[in-house]
Amino acid sequence: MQSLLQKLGLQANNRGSCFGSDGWISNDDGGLIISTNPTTGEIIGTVETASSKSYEQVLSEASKSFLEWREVPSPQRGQLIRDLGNALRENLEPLGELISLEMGKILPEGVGEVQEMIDICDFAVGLSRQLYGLTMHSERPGHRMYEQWHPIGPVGVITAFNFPGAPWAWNAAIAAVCGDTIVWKPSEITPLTAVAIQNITNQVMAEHETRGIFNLLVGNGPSIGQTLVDDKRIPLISFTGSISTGRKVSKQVATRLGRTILELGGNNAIIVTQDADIDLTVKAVLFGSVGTAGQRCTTTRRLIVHSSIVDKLINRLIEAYASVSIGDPLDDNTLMGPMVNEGAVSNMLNAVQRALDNDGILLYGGKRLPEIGSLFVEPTIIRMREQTPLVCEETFAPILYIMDYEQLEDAINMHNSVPQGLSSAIFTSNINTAENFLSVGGSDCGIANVNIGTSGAEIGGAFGGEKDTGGGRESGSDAWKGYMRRQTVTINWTNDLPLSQGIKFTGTEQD
Ligand code: UN1
Repeated sequence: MQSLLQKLGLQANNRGSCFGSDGWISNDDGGLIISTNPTTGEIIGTVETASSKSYEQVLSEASKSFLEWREVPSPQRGQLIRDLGNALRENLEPLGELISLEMGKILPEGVGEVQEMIDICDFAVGLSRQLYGLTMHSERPGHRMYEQWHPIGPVGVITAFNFPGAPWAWNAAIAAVCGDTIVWKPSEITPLTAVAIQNITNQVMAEHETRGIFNLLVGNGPSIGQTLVDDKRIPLISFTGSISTGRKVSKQVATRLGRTILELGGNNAIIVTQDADIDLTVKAVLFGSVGTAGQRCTTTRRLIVHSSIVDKLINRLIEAYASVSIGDPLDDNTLMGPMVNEGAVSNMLNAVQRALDNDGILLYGGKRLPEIGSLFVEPTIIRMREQTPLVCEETFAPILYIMDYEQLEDAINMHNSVPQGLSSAIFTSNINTAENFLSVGGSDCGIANVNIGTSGAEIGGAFGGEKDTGGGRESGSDAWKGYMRRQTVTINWTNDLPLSQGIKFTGTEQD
């Protein structure tokens, strides 16, 4: 473990606020966060939390750097992100391993997360030459109209424990080519990953003789997160986390008329029709519901299955679940690691109990696995007669609820009858059914897949969801527009002043 930490420039005790290679700030009145390995309960290292003084220092650097960075032509800004992508490539394995160690996802998923960071850097480099604005035909002769996009300012990025790197990268790589600087408040559960990433950005910023573009503030949500959310110097807060916290963040930022990009919870379902390929379905459900120990916001939490195949699918799933090896996420054979902490485990067990108290039938799992470690649980399948209020909640755990349906219309209704709207999928070999699911009356989610599970989205599309998921979009497509301000420009190149809408506004002396 020591050599891994060393490779990533980490020590036993790390500073947690920074704005560049020489900008690690020593803690004075801040506290200490202890990072523990959820697999063993051992301490990996500690990180000093930002104090109010270091907060001010970081914010002032980020604001000052913004004024310079916004003047750099965006293709040149892209060069910094190209080098960040390359630095991440060099650190693919160790950073992936650290994510695994600190968060508990299996190594291929930890490495996959770093790959997702690299992918978004590649995307952002191309984007740096494509921050296009439209031109419009003016209704007035001799006038030209167009829109242009300007950087918006320092952007606050608050991320969650389950993806300690990728959502930062979706925001940071895009915001940086857009000309913004970034102030990152990572989850207090995964501070070492954040410090390691900051070390990588520090190296890249130093090579480009710049600082204050990528900035870090490790601290608790109620102190540092809260201060950031209320800070008028931050025109945009991009928040990933729970619906309840997202609601508060949204309200507070709205009060100061700032902008938010919210990526909140999901309660993602797969509809399985009578003509679905069962082998394909089983593989997708297994990855979607057991992957990352059910702790992705895109995790498959509900299965809505045609009644004619529900028993067959259940048997196949029980077989697949029984073959899942659970244990140390860094072991080659492991498919499922630990839950993140005791709170997550007790939330899961409470939900299982509530489901069983409400007519649910336990088909698989439902218990702790103390012989492996205190945070290990069995992935769980529960058959529900109907979609109860509990099923409509997001429990951030590997619980899969199975319901059945007769008519596709009922399946889609059930699918959409939850407060969240992140990801969705249908398994079918019938094109009409697939198109029905994708039509305006079909899935109401931000992501809709056919014959692919709910999790594991690529970076090229816009990522996010509707309803209680918060409506934000990050990552690919035109999500970059969220990180810039749009300016509509009209130029008159004549000596006349015709008014729009044909208005005549002339004084009496000219009549
Ligand atoms: C998250 O769980 O917050 O689509 C992000 C996925 C990943 C990202 C998940 N690309 O599952």
